Amino acid sequence: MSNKTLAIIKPDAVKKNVIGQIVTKITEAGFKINGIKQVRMSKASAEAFYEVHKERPFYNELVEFMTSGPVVPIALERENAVAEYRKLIGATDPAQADEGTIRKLFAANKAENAVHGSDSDENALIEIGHFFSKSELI
Ligand code: IDP
Ligand code: MG
Repeated sequence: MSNKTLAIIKPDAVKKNVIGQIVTKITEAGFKINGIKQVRMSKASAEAFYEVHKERPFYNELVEFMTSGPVVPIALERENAVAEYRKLIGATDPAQADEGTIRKLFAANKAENAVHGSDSDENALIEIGHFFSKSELI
């Protein structure tokens, strides 16, 4: 059975010109790309996307970071997609991330950490819907 997850290549990684390297790692790990685009998130879009973190001390910083440049949302499909993708990207803080993970390779710190990943099957569908209409997805 295949599941969905949403990846986002964040502004720091887009600016570092590593979109290609990250996409290659994702596809080599067996994920199918159902949709991919480059967008500039508005403040309202970023606030809504991270609504669950509204009460966290880093919320404003996070919204500012995510709107600081273009991002690349990617709708992904794979068996056990949420857990397998989180394994591929590593811990939130790159200092804690395993060797070879995307965050270990490309992230600078806990805030500017190169990529997003959904945390549940339910949220994956909501997050994919945040960026993609049905007709944009395979
Ligand atoms: P996750 O991206 O690994 O799921 P979350 O705890 O859901 O981590 O946090 C969402 C995002 O908020 C992180 O990816 C990171 O960009 C940012 N963030 C998390 N913790 C901190 C922090 O302590 N300071 C600044 N930014 C943070
Ligand atoms: Mg999270």
